[in-house]
Amino acid sequence: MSKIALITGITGQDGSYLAEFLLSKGYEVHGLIRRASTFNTGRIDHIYKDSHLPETKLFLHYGDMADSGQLIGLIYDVQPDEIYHLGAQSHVRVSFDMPEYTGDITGLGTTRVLEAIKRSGIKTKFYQASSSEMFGASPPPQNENTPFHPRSPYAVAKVYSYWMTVNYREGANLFACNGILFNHESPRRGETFVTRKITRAIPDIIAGKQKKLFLGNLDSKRDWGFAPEYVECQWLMLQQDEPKDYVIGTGESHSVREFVELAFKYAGIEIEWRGNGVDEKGVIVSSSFSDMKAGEVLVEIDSRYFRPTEVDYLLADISKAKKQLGWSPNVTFNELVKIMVDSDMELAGLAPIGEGQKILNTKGIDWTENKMTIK
Ligand code: NDP
Ligand code: GDR
Repeated sequence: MSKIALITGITGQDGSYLAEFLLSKGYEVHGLIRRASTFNTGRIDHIYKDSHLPETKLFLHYGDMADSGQLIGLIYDVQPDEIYHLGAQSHVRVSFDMPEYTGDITGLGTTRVLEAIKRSGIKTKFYQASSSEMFGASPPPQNENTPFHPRSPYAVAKVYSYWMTVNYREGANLFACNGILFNHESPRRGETFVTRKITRAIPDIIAGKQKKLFLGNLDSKRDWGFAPEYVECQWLMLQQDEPKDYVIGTGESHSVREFVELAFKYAGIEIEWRGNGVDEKGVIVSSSFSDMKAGEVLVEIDSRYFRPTEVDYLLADISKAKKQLGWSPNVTFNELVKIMVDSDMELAGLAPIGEGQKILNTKGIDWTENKMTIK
């Protein structure tokens, strides 16, 4: 019989890749989706089939992280073997504008799922989507023993969820794990996270639809990995003999500034930085487009994107995951940038440079149509 998984946040970046990964492993997958007046299932439409068809293995259920009664009923009805709790208000900058909501959904939402498991009496394994943001101001490299020093309402809510997960593991004897994942990106990354904002802007600038890209802090450093590879770790954690917490990342860190330079360069535009602070600008040095001249300003700073408290430097020490899960990443920072730029060029109707797809082919990474493969 197929194993049954329940994913909260199935419509998000990770949820969509995880659903594909689990379907490719023969799981029956159930996902929690929010009722919205517009479609929010764009990332999973290609794997959704009419639930009346006998071959259907993906089922969607309305719900919300704010609604504990519905969660108890859903877990009781679905009787999942594994629950992947990814649903959250996941934007760090937005969490400063909506701290209470973020605490409710990203923090208390986790308690609601854990308590629903306990009350339903179902024997299931639980994965909590913890975050490198919990380390905040703690110096790099960060691993499972690094103290938390959260720097945003989002990170504080994630620390609360982390400890709730540990508490239900210790107090209620649940098989509950924290995956402490560092930033991971992909062509499906939400458009307001910095990597996707950059890779979406480039084709629009080339096509003349957008004049400039406005960004915040260029100097923060992140350990950026490739999302489809990371969902495998989420699954691996629940396949171990004992529930534990793991740090997942690449062990390489780069600044936002480097991401911008590399992404533009790959698209054929060399930029350099002039000025300081909020007056700093990214200026064209050379370009392969006749209408884009040297000296033209493409990147400017908008202080609206600054955070009241920033996380300066994240760098994962993944020794434990390497040793115990046998996992290490395949896609490098340079490759990630190329994959994302190519994908957004294609989405904008421009010809991609072409290295991105080659990288995926060479590395045997495919996440199309229920056949998620990572060699
Ligand atoms: P996304 O923002 O892409 O997806 C978040 C998901 O949560 C969406 O499906 C969203 O639904 C859902 N959601 C939001 N609010 C609610 C709510 N009130 N009730 C039910 N569902 C809700 O995040 P990612 O896929 O990038 O990340 C997945 C998880 O991993 C998140 O918890 C995130 O905080 C965490 N994380 C992410 C990292 C990353 O680099 N991507 C790193 C570390 C942790 P909708 O589509 O309707 O908005
Ligand atoms: P982060 O991702 O906060 O690390 O959280 P994000 O891409 O939003 O920011 C990364 C860094 O870029 C700087 N930055 C900007 N950020 C955004 N969004 N927009 C801008 O214009 C901009 N300019 C500069 C930020 O200040 C920051 O330093 C992500 C989320 O997926 C979390 O849910 C997850 O837990 C962590 O990664 C790990």
